[in-house]
Amino acid sequence: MQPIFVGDVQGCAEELEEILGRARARFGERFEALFVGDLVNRGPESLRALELAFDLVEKGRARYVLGNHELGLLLAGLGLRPLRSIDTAVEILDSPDASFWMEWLRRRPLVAEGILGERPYVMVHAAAHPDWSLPELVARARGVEARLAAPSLDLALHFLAADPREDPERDLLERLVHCRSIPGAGRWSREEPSRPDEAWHAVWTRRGHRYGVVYGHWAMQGLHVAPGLRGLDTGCVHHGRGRTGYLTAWLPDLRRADPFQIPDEGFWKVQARRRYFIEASDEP
Ligand SMILES: [Mn+2]
Repeated sequence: MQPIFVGDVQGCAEELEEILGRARARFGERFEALFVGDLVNRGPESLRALELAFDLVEKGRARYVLGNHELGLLLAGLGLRPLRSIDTAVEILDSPDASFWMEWLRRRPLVAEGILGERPYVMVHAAAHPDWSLPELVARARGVEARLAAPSLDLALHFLAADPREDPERDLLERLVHCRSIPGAGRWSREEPSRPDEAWHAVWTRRGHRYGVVYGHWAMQGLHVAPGLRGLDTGCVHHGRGRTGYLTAWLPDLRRADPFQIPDEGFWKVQARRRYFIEASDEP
């Protein structure tokens, strides 16, 4: 099975179809798609992107971790946060199957672990915690997932409504899908780092972990290829916002003992079909 990691789709279903078409042409059914989260929102076809992933996940041929835009959709669907006009994923909440999608989404994982060659790895939307081993990261994320996937929607709502400053698992949920920088010991931030050495992955790299991390979420950074790290958000949905946007897939070379080594040419880049970025100047 060839793993194919797919960066932030954000409703760019045509570009996702092209990636999946190339995968089928090259590997038939012998590939596994791995979505780093943010399948939905801001782009033109969130529901179609979600359905494409759903079909593969339900056949056991894909894995999908939640991103901040899935979290935002859950918060909006539960009435905990308003959507803005640029939040095109509202089409999912407006669909006849809205409650089905809410239930399916809140049962998705926040991290997915595996092994590539001889290297264990984790896939997470935004960032790994630099101070945690892979088993600790996975165990703590499973605790958060269990609360999100609680037996009743009321319990999940209670969890999502909690204050991250008072509930460490609620804070970890935010961190896994939003973190970009570590501005000091014991802190994390969703903002771009003010110095390069405060990027979450710079701190993570200094800790000397043996596992790899595949992530998304950071379109302004673009494709990030470094030892142990593959950042795949290349801003497909931001096409026209001062740069060319792509949907990127990473096909690790399984003939290598460490597919996370560099250099690495194993990427498919599909350019955005058109400008998707909507000016938000009318937003409050
Ligand atoms: Mn994101």
